[in-house]
Parts: sequence; C-alpha cells; structure tokens
Amino acid sequence: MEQSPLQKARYAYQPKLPGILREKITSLEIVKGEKTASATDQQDIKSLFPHTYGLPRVSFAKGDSNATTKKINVGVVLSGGQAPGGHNVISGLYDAIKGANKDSKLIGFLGGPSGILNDETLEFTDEFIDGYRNTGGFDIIGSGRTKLESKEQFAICAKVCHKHDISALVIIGGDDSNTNAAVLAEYFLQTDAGISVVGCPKTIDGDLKNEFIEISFGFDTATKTYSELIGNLMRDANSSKKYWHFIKLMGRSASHIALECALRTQPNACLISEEIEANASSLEEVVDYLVNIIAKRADNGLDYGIILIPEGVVEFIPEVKALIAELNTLLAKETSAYGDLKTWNEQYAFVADRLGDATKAAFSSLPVDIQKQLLMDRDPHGNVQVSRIETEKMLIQMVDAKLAKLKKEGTYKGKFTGLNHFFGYEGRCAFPSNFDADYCYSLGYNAYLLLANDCSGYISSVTNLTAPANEWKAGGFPITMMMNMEKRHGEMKPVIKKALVELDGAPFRYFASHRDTWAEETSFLFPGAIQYFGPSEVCDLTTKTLVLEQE
Ligand code: FBP
Repeated sequence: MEQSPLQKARYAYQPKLPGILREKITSLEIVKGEKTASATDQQDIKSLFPHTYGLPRVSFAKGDSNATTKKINVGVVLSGGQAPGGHNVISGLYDAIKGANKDSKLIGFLGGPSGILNDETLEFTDEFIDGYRNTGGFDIIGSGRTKLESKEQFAICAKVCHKHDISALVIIGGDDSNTNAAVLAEYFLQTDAGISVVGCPKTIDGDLKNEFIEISFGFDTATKTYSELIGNLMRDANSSKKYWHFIKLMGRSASHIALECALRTQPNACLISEEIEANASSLEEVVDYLVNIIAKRADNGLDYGIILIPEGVVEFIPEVKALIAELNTLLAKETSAYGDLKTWNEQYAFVADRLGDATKAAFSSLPVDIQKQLLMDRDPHGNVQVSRIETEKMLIQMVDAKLAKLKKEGTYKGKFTGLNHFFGYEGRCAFPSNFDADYCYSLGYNAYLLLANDCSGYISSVTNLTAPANEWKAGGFPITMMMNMEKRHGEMKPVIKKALVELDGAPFRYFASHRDTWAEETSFLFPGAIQYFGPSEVCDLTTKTLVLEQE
C-alpha cells in the first residue's frame, strides 16, 4: 500500500523511554513501596476487592531478578474512543515482551472488548507492528464500546484466554474500562484463573488523571490538533474581520480540552462547564455572557471573534441537565410508544405532555433542531449522545436573537455573523505528537514489566512528564486506589473518580485571570501544526495544563 512521506518517517522514529526503562529489560527488578488505600469509601472498596485492595505502589530499579524472562502469552485490547498513541502502547508492549523472551507472544483482541467475548484475535509479528509504529488511530486491532462488567462475561474472558494460553491481559481504556479492568483482575484472582490484568490510561478527554496518572494519553495530540485549527480560524477572523466562530470541542463530561485549547490560543471566550455548574448559570445567563462580549467588541469596531464551547456544556446548565435526565427516563420507559410516532408534531406533543412544568418550559424554549437532537438515539447506557447535539448552532441562534433585540433597543450597533464548527473526530486519530509517541510507548513497555511481576489490578503509570523523558518515572499502582463509590443506574458502584476541571486549580485560575483581556482585545496565539522534527522546545513539550499543574 502507498504511504505518505511522514508515515514512512514516523515508522522510523524511536520513542524515548524513561531513564530506568533504558536499562536491559532482563535486568529490571520490581521495588515495592508503601501500601495504598482508596481516597474515600475505604471499607466498601476493600470488601469488594479483597485481593487487589491495599497493594503497594511499585517502581522498577536495576537488579538481577529474572521474573521478566519467563515465556508468556499476553492479550491486549483497545477500549472506547480513539486516542492518538494507542499504536505505540501496543508497540512498547510488544518490544518489551520480545525483549524479555523472543518466544513470548502478544495477541490482540479485535474490535474492542467484544473481541475477547467473540474470540476474535490476531498474533502480532515484527512486520505487522512495524507498519503501525508512531501512527494515529486504533486500526491496528480496532476498538469498541462493549463493557466487560458481568460475571458471565468474565467467565467467557477466562475461557478464551485459557484457549490461547494467555496469562496476562492489558486493557487500554478510559475511566470505565480501567474500573472494569480492576473488577476483572479481582475476579481472576478470586477464581484462580491465573490471568493478570493491567490497565493503561487512555482518553483524549483528559478526565482520567490524578497524582499518579498525570495525563491520559491522546489529550496532548488532540488538543494540539484542535489548537492548530483554532489558530487558523483566528488568522482567518483577523483577516476578514467579519465572522464570529463558535467552536465546539470534544470532551463529553469534563472541559479539559476546551480549557487547554483556550490556554494555547487565547480566544475571546471559552465556556467551562464545571464553572457553569458551580454558578448554576441558566442558559439565558450563558447567552448573555457571550452577547456582552460580542457587543463590547462591536463598540470597539471589532465584529469578529472566537468562542470555544465544551461538548458536554448542555449537561451542566441546570435546567437543561434536569430536562435531559427527565428525557432519558421518559424515552427508556416509553421506547416503543415513542418509536411508533411518525411526525415531529406527534413526537413533540408526546414528550411535552409528559414533562414537568419546569422541564417543559426549558424544552419549549430551545430551537427545534436542538429539541430533535435531544430526542435522538441514546447510547448503550440510555444517555444522550452529547457529541451529536449541535450546541454551537444553538448558541449562535440564541445570541443572534438577543443581539437583534438589543439592536432594536438601540444598545447594539454591530453586525453579527456566526459560523459554527465542531472539532472532535479530527483530533482523535492524528499522528501522535512526540510527547504522546514517547509517553504511550513507555506506558506499554512499563505495562509488560507490571505483568511480568504479577501486578494484577494495577494501572501503568509514567510520571514527572514535564521533565525530559529520561527523567520520567515508571511504575504502577493498584486501580482500587483511584476508586470511590458512586450511584450508577440507581446502584452504588465502585468506580474511578472522573477528574473534572478544578476551579481552584492552576490552569483554570490562569485562564480566569486573563479571560477578560482576551475577551475585549484580540490576543490570539497561533500554535501552528504539531512538529515532529526539530528543536525539543518546539517538538517535545506537553500541555499547558500539565505545565501549570506542576509549576
Ligand atoms: P473515550 O471516553 O472513550 O476516550 O471517548 C471520548 C470521546 O472522544 C468523547 O470526547 C466523545 O464524546 C465520544 O468519545 C464520542 O464517541 P463516539 O466515538 O462513540 O462517537
């Protein structure tokens, strides 16, 4: 198959490992640290995870143990949305496995977790893996959103792994997939299945992070990709001076992506869902906030600008959040009756009749397109799919209507033309930045060391990431350490706590202290395309969010 020049050049890139992992793999020994505990709900989590709770943190040092040289078969699965660097987690894992014992095998499960249940596999070879090194995407084995959470599924997993003589499994996924990895690890230990499970932290959304997971992989590349596009729109706005660009950015629950892009590009406004929720701001207040900025710039003769909108914002606006919750329950209960309705008028009446007064008022205040999108297919968990709600269009319509009113009253004299954009899928499969290429390769390589040392129920952890790669620290810690109890579908469940934007954290504080200047003046930054070759300060630096967090 024909390949682009960059593709060929990236195959040859040798990712940088943390200093300690540059030692011969067969000379690395595990070092056990202090015992761990979950941040909250210790008793509940301890009783649910008797084998994997409280295990020590681990790291690696030069020694003479030979735990790593045993011949083993390792299975690997990609779970959830694509994130740049997934191929490198697999190539790091492969190189570590083969470096320890050339007869060991890496077996990929196809199409995500369902590949385990359906026993769909492929065995990695040098030639096959070399065609994916340092490239974006998850197409090496595919991904999927099937959740492994029931005992019946776990029993099938054990059977399939035994069939392939797999004694270790690496699950590459976000908070839910790593939660399920911990439950699976516990099940395998309880049932003496002889299979270890290790997780790797993936998601462009950046909401799987804590003291030991400084960043989930893919966040760096995705935000750099979106920031390049935003910077290009800024140049265009600066040149034509006639458009307001409303840009929605992926990030289902948290606003880390929008915040990072704002820090990199300095737009006129960036909504932060977590702040909107904390202030219980209504939709009208959000619209007024944007209208004020647009009107003020118009007073200075600037009828153009850039507004960033996090994908999940509608779910954080109290009245829309309540509406979505009621719609989720209503549509789950009335699936077939609603499904039989043929026209929009029938559908609208059916829903409006069954909503409470406040939610009905919120529903009817929305533009028709958004009403329709709120009633679209739910995800497998019965939730609305926020990436399909055109919040950016809704805000343009509402801002436009408000500005028209102000114009009539004589308090707005500008000219508003809003253009909508959604940057999401554009960034999920980009060639990984050098940072993600190095970080992911290290996570995969490190995951093998955890497996080889029987660290089941651990997550691969590489830290100190704002330093040069040779100073990065490698190790692991039990997933139970990141867990708390939360209500899910009416039941209390142990889950990894999602990391939302902290309003007292350094990245948000930096943004909040600059946003008024960025709103009125034109302070745009143009980050340009990701660079793979050149000076380290251009090519290797990670996100502003992480730099501010670690300052
Ligand atoms: P993960 O949480 O699985 O990493 O996926 C995140 C994400 O990219 C969100 O930003 C987005 O809302 C969602 O996936 C889109 O999902 P899909 O690929 O199913 O359309």
